[in-house]
Amino acid sequence: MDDAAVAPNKLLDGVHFIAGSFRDGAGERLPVQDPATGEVIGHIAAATLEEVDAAVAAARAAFRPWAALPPKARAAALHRLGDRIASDALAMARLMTREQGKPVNEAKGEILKLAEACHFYAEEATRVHGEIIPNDQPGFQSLVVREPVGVVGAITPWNYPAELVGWKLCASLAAGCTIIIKPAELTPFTALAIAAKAAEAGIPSGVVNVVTGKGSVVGQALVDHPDVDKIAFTGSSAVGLHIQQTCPRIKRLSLELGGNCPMIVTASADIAAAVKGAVRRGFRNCGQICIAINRIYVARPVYDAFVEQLGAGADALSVANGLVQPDADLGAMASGEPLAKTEAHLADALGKGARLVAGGAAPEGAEYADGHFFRPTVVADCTHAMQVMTEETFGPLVGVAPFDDLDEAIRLANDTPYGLASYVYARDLVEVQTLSAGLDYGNVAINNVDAGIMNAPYGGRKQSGVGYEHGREGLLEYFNFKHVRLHHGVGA
Ligand code: TXE
Repeated sequence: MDDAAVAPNKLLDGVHFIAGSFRDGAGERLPVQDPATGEVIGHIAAATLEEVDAAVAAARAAFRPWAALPPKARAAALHRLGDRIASDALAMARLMTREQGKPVNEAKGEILKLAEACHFYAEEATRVHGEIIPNDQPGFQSLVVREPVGVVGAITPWNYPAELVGWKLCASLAAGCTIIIKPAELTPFTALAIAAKAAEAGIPSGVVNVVTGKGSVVGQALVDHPDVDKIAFTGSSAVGLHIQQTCPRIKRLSLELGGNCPMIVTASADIAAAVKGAVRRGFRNCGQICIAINRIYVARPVYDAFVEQLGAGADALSVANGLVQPDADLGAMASGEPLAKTEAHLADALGKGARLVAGGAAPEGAEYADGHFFRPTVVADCTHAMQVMTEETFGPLVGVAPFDDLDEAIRLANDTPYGLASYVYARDLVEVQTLSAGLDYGNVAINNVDAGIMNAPYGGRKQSGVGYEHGREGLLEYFNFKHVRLHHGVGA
C-alpha cells in the first residue's frame, strides 16, 4: 500500500471486505477524522443488515474447506500474512497514525507485533494435539478431539487497531475458524488494510471479512446473528456486559474489557527503575491502554523522592502530531471522548485535594489547536474518594498515593471492580511473594511493566472480562472439545 492510502484515504474509503474482495458499502457514510488535525481523512460505510448477512454467509461457506486444510497449509497462509504485513509496516503505521493518533514509530511497533502474532499462531496451528485418556475399564479408550468453533464475530476497540484485531484473526485462522471483523468507528482503516494483506497472502475468500459501522448497529448485528458461533470482543466493560446480556442464543464469548491498573512501589524498590516503568506504562499511547497504570501506591519512606522523579519523567516526554514527529512520546488522543474523561478525572482529583505535580493541560502552540492533545499529567496525595484512583481514566493521567504497610497496599490496589493487570517494584523477596499472591489480577508484572507477551495467556477477571488471548490458552478459545469414548468391541 502506498502513502496515497494515507490521506485522503481513497483505497479504503466507504468499503467493506466481504468474500475476498472490497465492495462499496450501500449504507450511509460516516467521516473518519485525523485526531491531530481534525481533518476528515476518509469515510466508513455503515454496513446494512444485508451486508452483515453477506459477510456471515461468506464466512460460513468458507469454514468447512478452511477447517479441512492441513494445519501446515493454514500455518503457511498465516506466515505469508505476517510477511506481507511486515513488508508494508511503515505505510500501515502511517495509516494508523492518521486515524488513531499514536506516533508513527509507535504505530510501526504495533504493526510489527501484529506480524509476530501471525507467525506465533502459524506455529501454534501445527501443534494442536488432542489427548488420549486411559480408561479404567479394559478395552475402552477416551480420545479428546479439538474441533474449531466455526464462524467468529470479532468486535474491536480503537486503541490498538492492529494488535487487537490480529490476536482474534490469527487465533481464529490457526484453529480453522473463519471471521467477520467489526472494527471501531474511529479506526476502521487499519482493519481494512489487514484484510487487503490477507487477500495478498492468498487466504481464501470468505475466511477473513471486515464490515464497518456503528457498534450498536453492526456490532450488535453480529452478536444477534444466528449463524455466528462465537463473539470475540475487546472494549469497555459496559459494552462487554451488554453483549453478554443481549446474546440471543448460547455462543462462545471471550471478552477483554476495561482496567484500572495499580502499581505498588515498596521501600526496597529500585526507584529509578520504578519511575521509568511508571512513565512508560502510564503514558504510552496517551494512557489509552486497558493495562495502563492508572494509580500508584508508594511506600511512605520513598514517596517524596518517587513523586518528584515521576513528575520530572512526565515533564520530559514530548507531545506532537505523530505523523509530523514520528518519534514523539505522545501523539494526539484518539478523540475528544477520552480527553474529556481525563480532564474530568483531573478536575475531580484537584477538587478533592490532590496536588498537581506535572502536566495538567494541553500543550501550548498553534500546532496543537485543532487536535486532542494533553500533556502527561501526575497528581499526588490522592485518596480513593477520587475517580482517578477507582475508575478507568483511559488517558495520560496518573494518581499517586502513599502507603504504610503491605496489607494496606494490597487493599488499596484491589479496591476496584477491575482485575486486568497490576505492577510491583520491589527487591525484597517476601514483599514480592506477598504482593504477587495478594493482588487480584489476571496479570502481575514484577519489576517490569510488560505484562503481556505472545506466548503467555493474557486476560482479566472481575469486570475486566472472561477468556484469554495470547498463548495456547488464547488458541483454545477457538476450539470445541469432543470426547470420543472408544470400545474395541471385544468382550462385554
Ligand atoms: O470501547 P467500546 P472503545 C477497553 C478500554 C476502554 C475501551 C476503549 O478499557 O474501556 O475498551 O475502547 C463496539 N454491540 N479496552 O471506546 O465503546 C464498538 O463499535 C456490539 C480493553 O472502542 O466498548 C467498538 O468496535 N458492539 C482491552 C467496540 O465495540 C458494540 C484493551 C469497542 O467499543 C456496541 C483495549 C454494542 N452495543 C481497550 N457498542 C483489553 N482488556 O485488552 C459499541 N460496540
